[in-house]
Amino acid sequence: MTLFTERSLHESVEGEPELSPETLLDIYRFMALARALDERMWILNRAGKAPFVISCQGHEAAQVGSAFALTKGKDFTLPYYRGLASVLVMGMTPLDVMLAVFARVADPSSGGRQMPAHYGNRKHKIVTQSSPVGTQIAHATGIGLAEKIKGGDAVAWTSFGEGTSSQGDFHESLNLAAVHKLPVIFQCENNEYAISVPQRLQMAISSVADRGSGYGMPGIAVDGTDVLAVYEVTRAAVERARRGDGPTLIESRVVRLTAHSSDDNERTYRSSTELKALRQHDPVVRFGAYLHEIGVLDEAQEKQLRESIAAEVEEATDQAEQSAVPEPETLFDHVYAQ
Ligand SMILES: Cc1ncc(C[n+]2csc(CCOP(=O)(O)OP(=O)(O)O)c2C)c(N)n1
Ligand SMILES: [Mg+2]
Repeated sequence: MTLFTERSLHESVEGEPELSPETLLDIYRFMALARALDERMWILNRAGKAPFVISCQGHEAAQVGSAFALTKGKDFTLPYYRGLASVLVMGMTPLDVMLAVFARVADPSSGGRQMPAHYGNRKHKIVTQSSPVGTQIAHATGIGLAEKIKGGDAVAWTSFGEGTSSQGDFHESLNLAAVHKLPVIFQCENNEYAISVPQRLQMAISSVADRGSGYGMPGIAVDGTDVLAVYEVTRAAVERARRGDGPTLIESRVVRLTAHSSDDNERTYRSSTELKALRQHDPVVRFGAYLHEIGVLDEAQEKQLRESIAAEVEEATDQAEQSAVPEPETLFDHVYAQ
């Protein structure tokens, strides 16, 4: 099932708040920055400088739209490995990201010890995930429970793929969060593949959102290539969570514009026709076209934005590459009790 809407982005959905031109441009800047950083990582990988890449390309609207509905410094973000755009909005810098790509000692996620794309940053309340998919979903429910016990009104937002929604962690976490009305937002970024396995071979239902009702929470499917639609449904979920009414499951229907990872050859399971068709749903192109259409962005501004992003990516790459690698004698730090 695809859920890509034909809705022009400016046809307002019910209750959609007016966003200022500055905010719209900020949203676009984060989407374009995530894309540019991601593209640079692939180049570094193919040049033999970065060990591994797993992309957010095609997921930018789902991630930026939802992150803009959260409050930086207050809410908890528990992203999955495709969450580059999510973590940039929530406070990580291109340099933070590149330090992990090059496994440098200053990498805030793990000091250069974990694979890239395991985003974590205590300062920004970004909680790292483990490599087994779905562990972060249980952590989000746990943080939601702690927040409820403490009487705070922060929310825990977590993301994962549709393949992961068949893991036990997903079901246990949604159940507990619904029973105790915890302030958690579960964002499934459904790109219709778990590596090479298509959705029809992963589950016997067409929409992950349907799983919400089995646990007693709203399950909302949204066009995840429509940044404003994702912003709106997440904003409603945040309000619901802060009111104490409990969790929401959001299924953002996205496209995976790249292979699963830099170690995957998608041509063995996706036809060139399919790959070409996906490009019509590129969320960055879509939002850029909308901003031009409503007069918020013109050619000159677009050029300036692209140049400043290119410079930012360049600087982050150079700085990270030149920064120190971990000392060999620290190899066993944090592995065994000292
Ligand atoms: C528990 C577990 N099983 C298998 C894997 C290997 N694996 C890594 S990513 C992935 C696909 C996950 O697909 P999905 O949840 O749809 O996320 P997507 O990569 O499509 O965004 C698999 C099977 C893993 N990391 N952890
Ligand atoms: Mg998937």
